[in-house]
Amino acid sequence: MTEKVLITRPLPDRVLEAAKARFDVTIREDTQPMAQDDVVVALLAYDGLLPTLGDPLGAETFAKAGTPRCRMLANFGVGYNHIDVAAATAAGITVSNTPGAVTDATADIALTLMLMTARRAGEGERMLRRGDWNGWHPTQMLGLHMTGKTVGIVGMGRIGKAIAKRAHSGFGMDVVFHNRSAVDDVGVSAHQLGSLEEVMATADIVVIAVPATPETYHLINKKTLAAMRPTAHLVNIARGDIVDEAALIDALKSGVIAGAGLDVYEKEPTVPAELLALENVTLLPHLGTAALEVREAMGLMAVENLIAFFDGNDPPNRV
Ligand code: 8YV
Repeated sequence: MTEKVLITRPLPDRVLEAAKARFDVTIREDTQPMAQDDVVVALLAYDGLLPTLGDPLGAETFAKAGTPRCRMLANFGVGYNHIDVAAATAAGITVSNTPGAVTDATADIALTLMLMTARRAGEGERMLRRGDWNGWHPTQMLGLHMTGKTVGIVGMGRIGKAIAKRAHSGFGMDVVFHNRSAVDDVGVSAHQLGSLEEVMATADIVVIAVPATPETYHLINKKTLAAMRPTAHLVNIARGDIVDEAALIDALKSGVIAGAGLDVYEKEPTVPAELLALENVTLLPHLGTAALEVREAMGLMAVENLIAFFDGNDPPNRV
């Protein structure tokens, strides 16, 4: 049987071809997240969905859908905080994601932001484009020398380990980290510290690499930011609501920390005007995995999960 599958955003051609080779595929051409009512209709009309960031798949959506036709949600992306997995499961729907495919690209963006915020690259570029650069001088735009410093990684999963490897092997950084459970092998020399506050206090650059869950909501807040050094920087490549954005703005304004590099925001695509106005923050538009081959790998992995499921096998990346 050829199952009906809805792909909720335009994806690279290779991915669409792979999906069409096996399923009766509908592609939603809109690049924005779906409206909840449209998701409800889709859950009733399709056997499988390939959704992504921001598509509203919370408990309320499943409640509205009642008994859905949909049996499989193959999320495009490793983060699935827009999906209530318990509610999906209760509705008889299996959920998968795309770990592995996103790891290196997301770690690369972490390193990009670490360097950009430490070395004031965004600020310097803005100054130059404004025509305000009066020429080099020895004490101009001095930043934090990243080589040999300490990185504090919050969340030592696949992405955390890839960041540790780059920071340690590429920049000679000491690695300290916080993780819920004990991690024996990071792959490079690294020290798991007793508490999040200890990591925040020890690191020159703190990088957030935990998934967004109810437990990690506002994990980085006024109190944890206060533990950081005034010379330290915060980088978030995970999900916006892990950081209390208002507390971060206060910390950046009042000198509690020196700078920040963000790829994600609490209410994407809204970025608070106060953040936009600050020089000591680098702001990227959720570029974590934005490279064609990475988006292809993510999409092909999602399609592989759909195929496994509808062939009667366990999807390799069930969550
Ligand atoms: C994705 C990400 O591109 O994989 C993830 O969870 O954060 C991104 O880099 C996007 O969020 C789709 O999930």
